[in-house]
Amino acid sequence: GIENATGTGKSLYSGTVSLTTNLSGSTYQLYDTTRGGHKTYNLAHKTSGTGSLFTDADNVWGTGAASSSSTDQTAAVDAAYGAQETWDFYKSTFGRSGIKNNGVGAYSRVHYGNSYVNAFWDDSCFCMTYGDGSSNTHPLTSLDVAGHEMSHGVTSNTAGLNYSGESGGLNEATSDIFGTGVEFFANNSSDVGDYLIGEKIDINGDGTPLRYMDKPSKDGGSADSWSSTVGTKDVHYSSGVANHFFYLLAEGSGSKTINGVTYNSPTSNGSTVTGIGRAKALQIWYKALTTYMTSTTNYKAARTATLNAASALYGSTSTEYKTVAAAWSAVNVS
Ligand code: ASN
Ligand code: ZN
Ligand code: CA
Repeated sequence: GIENATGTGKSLYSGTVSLTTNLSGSTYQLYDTTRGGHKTYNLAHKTSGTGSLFTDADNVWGTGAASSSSTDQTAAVDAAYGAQETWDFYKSTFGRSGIKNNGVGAYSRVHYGNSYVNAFWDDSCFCMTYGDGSSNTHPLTSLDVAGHEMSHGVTSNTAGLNYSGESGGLNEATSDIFGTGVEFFANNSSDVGDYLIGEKIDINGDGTPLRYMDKPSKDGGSADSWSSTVGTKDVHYSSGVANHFFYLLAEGSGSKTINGVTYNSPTSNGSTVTGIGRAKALQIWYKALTTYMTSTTNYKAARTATLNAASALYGSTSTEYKTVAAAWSAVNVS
């Protein structure tokens, strides 16, 4: 049957969280009927199929510790929490009801394969899948990663940015921008909002994040600014131009400390950019993505799309419009 319940999740990355679950008979299910029917499944180290729905007798899920056990609930807690917060972020920030804006939820699968160090969105299953990371004890289920993966579904169902060349970089950046938006939105004291991607999952084995939005080149591969060859890079590196644009638009250039993390964002043209705040920057990116970008949008066209969005939202003589122009110029997109 369907009976909403409030479970307690002991997550790996986000502390103890509240999860909306379903009570079916005397068994709780990791099934959220209040958010489009999102379900969390256990692949138990397989790499195909849907897996089995997580169930529990007392509605207290996970242990808060990493485990390679195929029955482990902790990775499922993080994935379910990520899907829940991402759903709420899109609803409350943009009035968007799920990935397709039709009220229908996706589903998530955890414990994919063995020591699989990645997570991914798949349009064909309309689902997100998470590997367990190295030694099966570093699942790629942190909040920003979950928000990143689910946002690939949103991009697929809106602009449809092709996943190669400059449009691919814009596709990747969109996932980093909204994944970061989710992290700030959740306001979780164990996983505070930042402009770093994957800072919790220790993918490099030395505690460093996967990506940096204030200065993308800190990862050793990403582009801080546009050049004519940026589209030949892997999409996770060409995304740097738009991630850097977004950071500058929201927070401005130079040094700034947010939630205890100090950023130092350069500009390619020596200019100073004063940020308009994350909330307005998110609205501009979302409107550009959902109204003005197409599958073939490149960096030059993204500049036009975000200027159109800023004009529609705040007016063509607004500070917001002028800052969009200045932030693109600061990453060498004119
Ligand atoms: N985790 C990666 C991503 O979402 C998977 C991929 O390369 N598409 O970008
Ligand atoms: Zn991605
Ligand atoms: Ca982050």
